[in-house]
Amino acid sequence: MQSTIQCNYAFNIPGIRYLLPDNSAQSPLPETISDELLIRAYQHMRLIRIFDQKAIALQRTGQLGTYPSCQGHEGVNTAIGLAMHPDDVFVPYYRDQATLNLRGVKLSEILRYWGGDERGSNYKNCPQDLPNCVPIATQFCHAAGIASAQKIKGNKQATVVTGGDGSTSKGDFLEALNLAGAWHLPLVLVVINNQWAISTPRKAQCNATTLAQKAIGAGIPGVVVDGDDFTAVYDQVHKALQRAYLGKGPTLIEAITYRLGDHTTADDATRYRAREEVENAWKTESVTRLLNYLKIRELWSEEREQQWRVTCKETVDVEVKDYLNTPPDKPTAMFEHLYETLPRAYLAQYEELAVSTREDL
Ligand SMILES: Cc1ncc(C[n+]2csc(CCOP(=O)(O)OP(=O)(O)O)c2C)c(N)n1
Repeated sequence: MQSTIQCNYAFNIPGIRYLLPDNSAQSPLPETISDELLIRAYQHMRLIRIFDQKAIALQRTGQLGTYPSCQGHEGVNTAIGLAMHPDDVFVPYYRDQATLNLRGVKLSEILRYWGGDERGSNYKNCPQDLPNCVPIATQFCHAAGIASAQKIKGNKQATVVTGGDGSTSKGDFLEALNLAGAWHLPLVLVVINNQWAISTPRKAQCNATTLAQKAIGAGIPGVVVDGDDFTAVYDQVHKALQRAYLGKGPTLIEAITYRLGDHTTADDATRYRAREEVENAWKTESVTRLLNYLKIRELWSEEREQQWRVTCKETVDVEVKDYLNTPPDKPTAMFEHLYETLPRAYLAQYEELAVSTREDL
């Protein structure tokens, strides 16, 4: 005879936002958000916006390789960078310029990376963080491995890993998420849902209402935040990190934002995106939203804004000069950072290249 099993599958994914698109705020802001933090965040977001525009210009003039713009991601990535402790480990993907810079990666190092120079991945100030990850979703497995080591060592550190909405469809993401839940790893997974995976829209990517609900299957908390609201992302990453430090395990955060630019400088997004959709996204994006809020609160003025933009431009110019004036690395450098001991096949290629370019072995 057939019997029934009573199961309660209901779940709730909270959606969090404080700074509203109309420039007002749902008060009060979370306790973790001070006025100083808001100003620092805004200054950094503006710096990265100006840096990003310069990087695109460098690519267009043949001075940089293919570059993935981070316009639209400034709020999420600044929040992650400011919420993390220096001893934590950051495992980025390729659109995380704002976080990398807050972790101590110089803007010139970021340019070196996209200019094809391996020294751009050899961070001087935060050697524990991982280099950019271009293969989609493999970084989640690396991050789960690092978080496992942190847990075994019991040293109260955590790992933060990022990826796009497209990455959540990959096995690597789901495997890492599952492992993080099963082993209670000190891991914060941030999915930066910018609505497009190159030309694939979010709706065609996954039939679930939210991407954060994938956390339910892994038995961990999942939350959606407005990724254009710095305060919401900061507060949730901060909370997730506190959970991780206390041994309470991982958290999945889905930050909903919009990729304002092309996928990379090799893409033309006008071929697959409606102009109106992009124009609407510009009306609510994170940098202007925070700027407007600061002005309403009289924490920032038009005069400070003009001065800050000049400072940003000067900072970026110095970093660009540093990048452009860097003498090229030797050709064999591409073999030097990946393996402690080169596998035999690579060793042969390395020797051949060294001989043909007359380098000393
Ligand atoms: C394993 C792998 N497959 C395919 C690609 C080609 N590829 C580069 S970016 C991209 C889309 C990624 O979209 P998403 O994860 O949403 O990140 P976004 O670029 O939108 O920030 C794809 C498929 C790749 N880099 N790696």
